[in-house]
Amino acid sequence: MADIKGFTTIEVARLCRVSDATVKRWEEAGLLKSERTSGGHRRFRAEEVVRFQREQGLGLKQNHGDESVTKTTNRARDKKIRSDFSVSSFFQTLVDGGEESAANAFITAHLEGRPLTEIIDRIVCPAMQTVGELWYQGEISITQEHLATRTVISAIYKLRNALPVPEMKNGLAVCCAMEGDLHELPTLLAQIAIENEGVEVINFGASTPLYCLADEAARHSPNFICVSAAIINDLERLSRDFQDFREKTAKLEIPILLGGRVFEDEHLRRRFKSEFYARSFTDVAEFVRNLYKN
Ligand code: B12
Repeated sequence: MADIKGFTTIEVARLCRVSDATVKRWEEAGLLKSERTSGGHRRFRAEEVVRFQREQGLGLKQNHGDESVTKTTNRARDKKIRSDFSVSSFFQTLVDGGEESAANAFITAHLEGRPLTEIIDRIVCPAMQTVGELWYQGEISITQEHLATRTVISAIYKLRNALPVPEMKNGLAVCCAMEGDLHELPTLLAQIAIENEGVEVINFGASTPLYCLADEAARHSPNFICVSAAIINDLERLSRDFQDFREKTAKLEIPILLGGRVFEDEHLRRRFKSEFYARSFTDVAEFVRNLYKN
């Protein structure tokens, strides 16, 4: 039987800022559940550590967005993230289907007080970029790429379950990927980043035709619509469809937030005009906060 991939006693002690002996006492008192490896060592599942920390009010360091953090702290944190998550080993975890290890890595980052969007922008995206580059160079197979995507999606759901449930006080958003775009991860990440700001989200997922999206906008009256595009197949048709879509949403006074690697191209940003372009998921969170500030 494979050993459990939970935290060791020392790791839990570090995350909770207490001694190893305290962690053992909590475990012996039945407050914090552990499992044993075949060698008899304690292992604590990430979800259990999050539950315990929350119940005991052990106060996670929470940074909401980057604006409250100085540039120096950011640089120090970047350096730490780079060393903790050497992209080579983390991307390998995904390619190997290490769902629990990946979830543990995300949850650890959360327990260390890193904002959700930082975990997405600095851990998830670079790892998937490496997967994409290696696939492009023929160094990993399409099946490995698929497994990496499934793994990261499952781990992201586990992270989402570990996050404090936000108070949904900020209305509704709709998100999806453009028609013909089969990449489902960017919209899932956008959904989670938006929900984390207290906005309910209806996520229509990959390849959503824009005329259907306009109907949904009229039906649900969301506060904004987030459309992502990793790839555009038929530029002429899609830009015409987008123009129609934008006229309809403008009448409904619903702002559009666009994101995705397609819009890194300035020429395409000019063809797909929107109220806001997000270059990162940190940008998405900032957009949401600004929207509700007014
Ligand atoms: C997994 C994957 C797939 C899977 C998707 C499975 C699934 N269920 O989702 C499958 C196998 C379907 C696939 C298919 C294809 N893929 Co693909 N795929 C990827 C991969 C490895 C990860 C995609 C991902 O989820 N990334 C996570 C996102 C969030 O990161 P990102 O794309 O780097 O985005 C950055 C920004 O643009 C921004 N961002 C991105 N999206 C959003 C959205 C919002 C709202 C915001 C705010 C920001 C934002 O944040 C990131 C940080 O900078 C990427 C590699 C990569 N670099 O990402 C290639 C990649 C996107 N695919 C690529 C290609 C070429 C294809 C195919 C054409 C391959 C083929 N010949 O069939 C098809 C197209 C299918 C289609 N019609 O959509 C290219 C795109 C190149 C381009 N745009 O010019 C990439 C970059 C790989 C590469 N290096 O060449 N793919």
